[in-house]
Amino acid sequence: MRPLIVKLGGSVITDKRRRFAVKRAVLKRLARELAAAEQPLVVVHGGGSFGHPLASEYGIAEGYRNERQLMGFSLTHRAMEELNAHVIKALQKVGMSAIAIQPSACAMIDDGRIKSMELEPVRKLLELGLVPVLYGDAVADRSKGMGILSGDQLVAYLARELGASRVILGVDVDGVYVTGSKGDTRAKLVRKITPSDWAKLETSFGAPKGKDVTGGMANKVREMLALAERGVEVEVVNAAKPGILKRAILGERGLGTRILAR
Ligand code: IP8
Repeated sequence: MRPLIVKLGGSVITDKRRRFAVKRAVLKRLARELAAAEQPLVVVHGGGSFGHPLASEYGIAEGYRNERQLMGFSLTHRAMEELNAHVIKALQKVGMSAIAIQPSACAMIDDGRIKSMELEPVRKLLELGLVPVLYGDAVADRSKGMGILSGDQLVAYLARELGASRVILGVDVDGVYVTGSKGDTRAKLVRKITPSDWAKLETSFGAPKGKDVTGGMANKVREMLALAERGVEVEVVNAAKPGILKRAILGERGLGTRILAR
């Protein structure tokens, strides 16, 4: 059976205003919602207040330039491992056999993009019935020395390589918002995005908020459009609202923003 890939956004499971702050109650609820999945499941989570502030402070995404970044790389990865441990424990508590997969140990990027990744263990563990849990991470970069692999790029890559049936991105808003045309600054929720309307919509995105080193919502949509073009259905839903992620997992469509080939 083709797997379902679910991303838990960093802003959903952590408090972005405080470093290393997990939203425990939210994570507990999301674990229960994930447990409703009736097909093989891969979970990916973002960095939130664990990964982004450190990655930004040490300029990890810009590549290796000075020795100080080595400690930054080490700290960023360690922070992500800590957040990952919280996610794994929450999933185990609801009876899910979650297994952490460390991206920095099996993925190689080049100028920020995944070039290779050892996925044989992930495939086998999925087949056995385990739930692999991956995360955005500090990883080795062939040309730049080091970089940040976003959870979104990871989701797109895994979906392609594992032949996912569907991707659900859980964020802390109702979907993808754009600002209106000329002077109309009100944000509008877009229900569906296809490659052909993206050129027009792309200009309506502001810069990512806060310390996000991986490009925010516009980058998310870009990664997902490439996936949609390959025939994988994607939906961005509000995982901060109780029950929405579960309904999406159980097959409901149209709860947020759908990203489709056409
Ligand atoms: O939050 C980035 O992952 P994302 C992870 O999915 C780090 O963009 C280490 C900043």
